[in-house]
Formats: sequence, C-alpha cells, structure tokens
Amino acid sequence: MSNYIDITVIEYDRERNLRAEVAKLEQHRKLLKRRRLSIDIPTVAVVGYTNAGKTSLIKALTKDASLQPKNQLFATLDVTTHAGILPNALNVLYVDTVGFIADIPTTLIEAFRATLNDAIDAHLIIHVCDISHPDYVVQHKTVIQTLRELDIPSSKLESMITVFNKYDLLNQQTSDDQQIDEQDNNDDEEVQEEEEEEEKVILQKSISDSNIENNNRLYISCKTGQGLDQLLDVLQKKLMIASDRVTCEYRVLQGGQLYQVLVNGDICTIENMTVDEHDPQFIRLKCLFSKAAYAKFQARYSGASKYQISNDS
Ligand SMILES: Nc1nc2c(ncn2[C@@H]2O[C@H](COP(=O)(O)OP(=O)(O)OP(=O)(O)O)[C@@H](O)[C@H]2O)c(=O)[nH]1
Ligand SMILES: [Mg+2]
Repeated sequence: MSNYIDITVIEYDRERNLRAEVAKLEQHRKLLKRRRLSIDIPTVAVVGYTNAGKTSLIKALTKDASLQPKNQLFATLDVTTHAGILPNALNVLYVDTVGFIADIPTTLIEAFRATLNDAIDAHLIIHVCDISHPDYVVQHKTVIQTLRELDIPSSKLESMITVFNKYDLLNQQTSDDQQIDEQDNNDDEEVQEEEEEEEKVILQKSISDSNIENNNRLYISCKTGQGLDQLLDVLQKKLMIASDRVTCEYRVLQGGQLYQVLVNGDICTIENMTVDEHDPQFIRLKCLFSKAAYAKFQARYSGASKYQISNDS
C-alpha cells in the first residue's frame, strides 16, 4: 500500500513539474513563432514518436552542435528552431518538436498539442519513425492519429515525408544474426533459410508500411548518414512547391545593375552562377524567388524579363 502511495506522489510531482515547464515554454514558443513568421524562410517541422531520432536528424542536416540527442524519452521538451541550408542554397528552418507517446497523461495532452500546433504551421512535415523499434508500426500509427486530431490540412499530410530512421540497426541485427548462425552451424542450407526468413520479416514490415500512408517514404540512418542526400533532394523539391517558390534563370552583364540587384540584394537566393559560354562578359544566374518577391522584382525592374532565359512558374 505504501509503495502505491509513493509511486502516485512521484508521478504527481513529475506531472506537475512537466506542466509548469510546458507553461513556461509556451511564452517562448509564441515569441519564436512571431519571429519565424516575420522572416520569409521555408520551415520544416520534424515530428515523430519520442526517441525516434528527430533531434538527431536535425543535427545531421544542420550540423548544429548545440543539439543534444539523448537516449531517453522526452529528451526534447520544447519546440526549437534550427537553421540549415539546402543543396540548392535555399535557407531553411527545421523545427524540432516534443515527441509523441501513446500513453501520455490526459492532463498533459492539451499542453503538448499546443506545443506541437505551431510546428504544424510549417510549410512541410517530416515524420521520423524508428524502424529498429519492435513496436514501430504502432508508434507510426499513434503519430498519424495524433496529427489527424490536430486538424492539419489534408494536403499537408499528403505532402508529409516519412523517414524510417535507425536503418543501420536493422542491417546490423540481420548481419549479427547471420554471423552467429555461421559460427553455430556450418550447414549452408540452414543459413540460407534464416536469411530468407529475415527477408520475409523485412518485406512484411514494408507491406504493413504501405497500408499506413503515402509514398513519400525514405530509409535513413542519422548515425551513418545513409539516405540523407536523397532526403535533402526530396525535401528541396517539395519545399519549393510548399513555400510557393519559383526558379528563374537570367543572363545578365557582370557587375551591371541587374547583376547587383540579384546577386547582392536580398530579393532571391542564387542557386547557381556560371559564366556565359558565348560571351564571358555575361553571367547566367539561377535564382530562387518566393512568388511575392518575384512579383515585386518584376514590378520594380520591368526590363528584367528581356534578360530572363527560363522560368518554371
Ligand atoms: N543507431 C542509431 N541510433 C540513432 C539514430 N538516430 C538517432 N539515434 C539515437 O537514438 C536516440 C534518440 O535520439 P534523439 O534524436 O534524441 O530522439 P528524439 O526523437 O529527438 O527524442 P525525444 O526528443 O526524446 O522525443 C539517441 O541515443 C540517438 O543517438 C540512427 O540512425 N541510428
Ligand atoms: Mg528530441
């Protein structure tokens, strides 16, 4: 009986501390959101079950040394924002979020939802799922269900990228098992049977995945870096669309007025700059504009269209 009371008191204290912590963070969160909205940088919310590797992913993509992944539940207790640069030179903000969990105390649900809500305002969502976890299918479902309850527009759920993280552990488990098998018995047939069994398990996993959502699935490892280049590629394509951006190419005189505005102004991002092969006085600029900035630029420099050589809008 006394044990029961002790545990209840500890849980009550823990919950009270968490509630106080969440309330304190709410103010900070609102401030960050205002700041994010005031600057026109595409944002990516990284969500997922607790301990799936959300913080690790952002650390791998941004090389932000201040991020501290930890092997514990709720290592991240606040929504934080981290700057990164995509391969096309576009600046991006990654929003690290509080992990989801199936049996969250009911008194905390609203506070966690509020914390997550502004992350969901991001242009794009990455859902990190730990594929090495035995319950990863259930964890995946819990996250999807919670996102649906948050009333996120269906288009945002459809464009969501799902990354199955810790793929290195899955491979390792398979090769560890194989090594043990090879030592324990030299019977090739048995080893082959085991391998086939492993393949079947992996196949079953991927079949059950396909039942749970869209096709934007990637297998990655934040530890080894596997799949991260592919993720960045998918991410930048989707983010250009989600954040309403266009790519335009110009051929302008080096050092001229248009060159100065495009290269030295803060109206666009220069993805690529090459010397014109026919006339080295001219430079080819591949520029990424937000649609709003592009409209402003066209209005201000109406003659610029003469120098435009392509436009994907
Ligand atoms: N082997 C392996 N471990 C990983 C990988 N990614 C993350 N981890 C480990 O998983 C643990 C949890 O990582 P975090 O990045 O803190 O996870 P999180 O989703 O941010 O967790 P919470 O903030 O608690 O919700 C850490 O010990 C990481 O080092 C991976 O690709 N492979
Ligand atoms: Mg974290």
